[in-house]
Amino acid sequence: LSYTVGIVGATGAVGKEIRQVLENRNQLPVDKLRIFGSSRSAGTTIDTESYGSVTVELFDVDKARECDVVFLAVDGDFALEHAEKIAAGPDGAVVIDNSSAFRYKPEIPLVVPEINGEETKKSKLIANPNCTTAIGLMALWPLIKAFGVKRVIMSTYQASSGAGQPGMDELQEGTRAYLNGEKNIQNKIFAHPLPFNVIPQIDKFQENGYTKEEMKVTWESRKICRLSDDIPISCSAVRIPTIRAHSEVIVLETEEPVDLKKARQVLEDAPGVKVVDNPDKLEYPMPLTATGQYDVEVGRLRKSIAFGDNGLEFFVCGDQLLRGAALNAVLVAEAMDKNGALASAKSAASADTKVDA
Ligand code: 11C
Repeated sequence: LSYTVGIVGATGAVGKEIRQVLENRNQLPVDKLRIFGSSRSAGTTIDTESYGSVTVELFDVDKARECDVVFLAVDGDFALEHAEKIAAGPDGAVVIDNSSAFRYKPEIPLVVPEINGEETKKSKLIANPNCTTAIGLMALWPLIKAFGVKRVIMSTYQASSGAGQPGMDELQEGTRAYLNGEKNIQNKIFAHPLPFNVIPQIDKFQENGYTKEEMKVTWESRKICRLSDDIPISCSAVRIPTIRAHSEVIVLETEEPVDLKKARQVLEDAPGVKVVDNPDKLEYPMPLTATGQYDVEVGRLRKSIAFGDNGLEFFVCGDQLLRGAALNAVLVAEAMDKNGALASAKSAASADTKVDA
């Protein structure tokens, strides 16, 4: 069995990575790759190693529905308008949406395949989590399974790629301008100039004083890990002038007393995690080493002074465009291939987006 795979937004930073991850992993059997774009990119061609030269087609719901699976690497408004129409009915395609448009709808699975991949059987429309959440949970979830959770406190150091290619361009152009002695560094994408700066704001402020990015970590971690709303999960999200790997300090208060050796082993055994933790050799996770890697780096693992025997602190770095977006989305499709959801999606008789009840 092999599939017709569509990518909407394939010329953006995440869309490009989805295409490359599909090719590099070569786990999802792709019969044909179709790329959909706006009138600006339609008609241009993209050369791929595995799927030949692909001509970008002008996006159209009916054309997208001809695919078996469609990756949406577009904004939430676009997803809200089109995702359900692409997935609807027995002829619709499975849709894996990278935006936040459907993440908080109870009936739509929000999936990190290593944690709740089985939920992909429930719906033809799957939401991909926020990058900060996905990266952090790769390390948090195995520790939560081993020791339980009372609370989580996260502080992030997020790369410019979180704002897409325009964010990376603004950082690089601004850095060049700064080094050339320009006094007024332009900022259109970020709230302030990012070069040589840190900005303690990502997305809009909410009524409770947190930003939306920070609340996404709370809402999405609870949904993916099926944690009760009573578990406090608090995040402070900060933009820093790095290119494309997010970093996170995570403090976990556990239910059970923590055995540090066991915690390290749990992380060593966790899929998608690479333990980088040799302080004697100055080895720990860093954006430079995590960039371009599928695995999330975890290190600086120690018992937390704040929570004594029942607490761990650690540092995580993960490629924002890969683990935080494209890789997770492709792993969702691979999970749906393996569990049969992709094969059965087209023949599902239901008129809504559900594959089975
Ligand atoms: C950032 N985490 O670093 C954001 C980007 O919810 O998919 C991803 C936004 C999202 O700016």
